[in-house]
Amino acid sequence: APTENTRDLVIVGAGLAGIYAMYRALEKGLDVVGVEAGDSVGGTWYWNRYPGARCDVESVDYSYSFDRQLEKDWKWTERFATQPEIRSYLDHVADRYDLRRHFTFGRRVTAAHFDEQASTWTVTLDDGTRHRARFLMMATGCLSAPNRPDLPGIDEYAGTQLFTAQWPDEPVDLTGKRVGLIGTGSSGIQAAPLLAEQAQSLTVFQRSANYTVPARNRPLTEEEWEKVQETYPERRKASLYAPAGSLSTTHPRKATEVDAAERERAFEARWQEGGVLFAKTFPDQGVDIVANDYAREFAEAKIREIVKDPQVAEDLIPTDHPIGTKRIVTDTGYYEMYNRDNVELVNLRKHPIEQVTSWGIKTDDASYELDVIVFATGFDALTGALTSIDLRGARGAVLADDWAHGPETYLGLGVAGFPNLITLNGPGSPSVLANMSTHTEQQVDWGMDLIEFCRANDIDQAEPRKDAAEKWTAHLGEVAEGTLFTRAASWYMGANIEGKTRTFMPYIGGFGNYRRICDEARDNGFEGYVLTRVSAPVEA
Ligand code: NA7
Repeated sequence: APTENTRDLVIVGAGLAGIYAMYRALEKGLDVVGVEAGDSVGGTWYWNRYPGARCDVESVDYSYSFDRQLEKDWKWTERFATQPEIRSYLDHVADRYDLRRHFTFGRRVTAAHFDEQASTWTVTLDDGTRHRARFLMMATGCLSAPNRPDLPGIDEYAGTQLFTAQWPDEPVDLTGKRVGLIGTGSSGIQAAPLLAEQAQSLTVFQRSANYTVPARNRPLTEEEWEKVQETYPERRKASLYAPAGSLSTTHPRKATEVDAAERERAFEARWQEGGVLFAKTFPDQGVDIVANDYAREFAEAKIREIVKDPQVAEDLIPTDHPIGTKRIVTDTGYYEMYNRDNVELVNLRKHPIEQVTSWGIKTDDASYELDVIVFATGFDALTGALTSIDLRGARGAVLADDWAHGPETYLGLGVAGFPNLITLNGPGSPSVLANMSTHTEQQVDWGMDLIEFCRANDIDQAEPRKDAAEKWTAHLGEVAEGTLFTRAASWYMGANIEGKTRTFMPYIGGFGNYRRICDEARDNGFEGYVLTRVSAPVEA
């Protein structure tokens, strides 16, 4: 039986998920403690402070729905919120519900070991502090372990290195600086136009071109705000089972069923509307290569139209994936930026980086003198934050070893061999394909239901069955095979990290379907789990 100093729960992370998990845990009266590596709350929105960082889900949807009064009191100023505004919002939520004092900030969890006899987790922090608890909730984020490429000679570089995922808190003055940018995913594409405005010159080192559509961000008018307020409850309700966790519509017919003029009209309307939903203009774009090609050709024509130098335009056109099968980027003035005199594009596919020197970067055909190198090189997505912790479960299970050939979870929420562990927004869930705030609330609520169920039924250990986890993981692959997503060497596939096994890690069957599956498992007494009383097993 647990000793006196054993808590009910440890929450790791104080981002969107950790904040809400803490709120719910306290509401349920749990004895809980949280640990956060950053010096404050915010997670993704705490670390990614680079110029131009902005959410690609509309602000009124990318926010908590658990408290109607919070929705009324917090007024979003723009269609898509900036990183500073989301960070202020999360600060506000932490203060409003007095959550901060339950977290230890500035400390990283280095290890978490499960004690089978005592049915408890021992969680070790980087200062040696230990917490013991019955349950462990990992709210460690899906894009939180930054990828720092090991470029030859990087240690020789004498200029400034900046990472979008760990941007300094104080403003960085790039006036008069020759800046190099490596990476053209969301982070690089959002940052580039602002870097170009400030710097003396910007050289973009592009390995793979990505598709990006205009965000068309704008201030929210008073009228829009009032309308949102009137419809908020229905809007939230509809989001609960929506395919991507927030409202979206597609053309009623397939791209392959309408004529060229209708396709053009539909794509143009979405392009003008702005935002990620361009990737869902027609319902068949993600599954039928013919439909996808229509969208791709439309976007490519836009690139050729905007970018004046034809060679630069050609270099900006992706060659390696159907449109939308890597997360489509939304930008403000990215392609237009290439018409500036102080911006240069280097196509690394044609001319790879040979060496970083004390003064800059050498490709196989040219030298670039740089005062600053900005790395926007992505993350060890979905698994990195978990596998970097020494996580040990029952019967000698080590998470990093068990996941060496790809992550295996049950519903993305539990792992066989790891009793009383709840993973939030991780592999096996639709997190990165859905509105993260709706998704977060679903995940936390489900996890809390599991904890409550165990407490109510005197269950000491709740562990997914190995066969249930295998079946779920196989299902992820089967669903993905029915789409075009497996054709892209994306971070969804683990393809951006050298040596990482390629498997399609998220669930791509839609958030609404996912929620139904999770609801059903829960309503059937946490089907798929082995529920154990240390004294006697319980029927599952
Ligand atoms: P991404 O989308 O993973 O982008 C990382 C970029 O960095 C991508 O263009 C990579 O090229 C590039 N990269 C990575 N390593 C290297 C090396 N060694 N050399 C050159 N270029 C490199 O990360 P983001 O932070 O932009 O966005 C992550 C998600 O956050 C995004 O999808 C949204 O959901 C929010 P590659 O494509 O691998 O050739």
